[in-house]
Amino acid sequence: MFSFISKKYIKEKLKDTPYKIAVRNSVTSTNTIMKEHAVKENCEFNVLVASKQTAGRGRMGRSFYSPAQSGVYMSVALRNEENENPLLITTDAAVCAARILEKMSGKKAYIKWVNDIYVDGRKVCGILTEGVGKYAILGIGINVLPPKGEFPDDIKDRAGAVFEKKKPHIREDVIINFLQEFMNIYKNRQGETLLQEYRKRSMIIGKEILILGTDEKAIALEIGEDYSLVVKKENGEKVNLSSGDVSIKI
Ligand code: BTX
Repeated sequence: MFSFISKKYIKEKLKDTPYKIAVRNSVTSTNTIMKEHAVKENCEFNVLVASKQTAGRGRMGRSFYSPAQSGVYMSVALRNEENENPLLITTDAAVCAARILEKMSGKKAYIKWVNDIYVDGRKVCGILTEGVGKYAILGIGINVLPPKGEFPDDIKDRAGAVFEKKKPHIREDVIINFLQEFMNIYKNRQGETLLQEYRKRSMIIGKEILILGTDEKAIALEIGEDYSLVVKKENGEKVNLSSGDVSIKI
C-alpha cells in the first residue's frame, strides 16, 4: 500500500522544538519551495518535508532521484548569519546525518567530502545548502529504503539505501532524529566544532582521487581547519580544495 509520511506522528514527537513543520506528499523540490518562501516571509526553523520530489536537485545543476515510499526529502530554513561560514551548515548536517543513521541502522556511516553520506560503500544521502537573503536553506535527501524496482541505471552502481526492510514509521523516525540532533548541534555551534568527528568519518583520506572539472589525479591528504580538502597532485604540488567535487578512484 502506498504510504505517505505522517505529519501527525512527526509533529507529536517534535512539539517542544522551535521547528514549524509542513509535510507534503509530492513537491517539485523542497529547497526550491523553501527558497520562494524565504524571500517573502519570516521562516526561521520552517521545515518542509516531502514523500516525493519530481525535480529534486543536487549541486551544480545535478538532479537528486527522489521517488515516493522510500526516501526522506526535506529542507530547513536557518538564519544566514553574516559572521558564520555557510559551509559549516553542510558539514554539521553531514555529521548529524551520519550519527543518526549509524545509530538507527547499526551500520558505520562515512562522509565523502563535502556533502555525501555513504553506508556499505554506497551513497545514501546528499546535502545541498543554498543561501537566499537572510536565510540558508539546508536541504537533505536520504534513501531510507530501497526504491521500488531499483535505482535508475545512471546511479545504480553508486546509490544505496540505509535500511533493507520497511519498519513502521521508519522514515518519520529518520526525520525526527535528524531534526532533534541537528537542533542540538546548531544551538551549540559557537562552542563546539564537529571538525574532529567530520575528519574521523571521512572516507576519502589517503585515497587516490580525481578532481572533477580538471580531471587531475591527486591523493587526499587531510581535511583542513576550514573543512577544505588538502590534496597532493601528481606533480607533488599541495593544494586546498575549498569546494567543487572529487571522485574516488577505484
Ligand atoms: P550532489 O550533486 O552531490 O549529488 C547528485 C548526484 O548524486 C547525481 O548527479 C547522481 O549521480 C547521484 N544521485 C542522484 N540521486 C541520488 C540518490 N537518490 N541517491 C544517491 N545518489 C544519487 C547532493 O548533490 C545533494 C542532494 C540534496 C537533495 C535534497 S532533497 C531535499 C532538498 N531539495 C532538493 O531539491 N534537494 C535537496
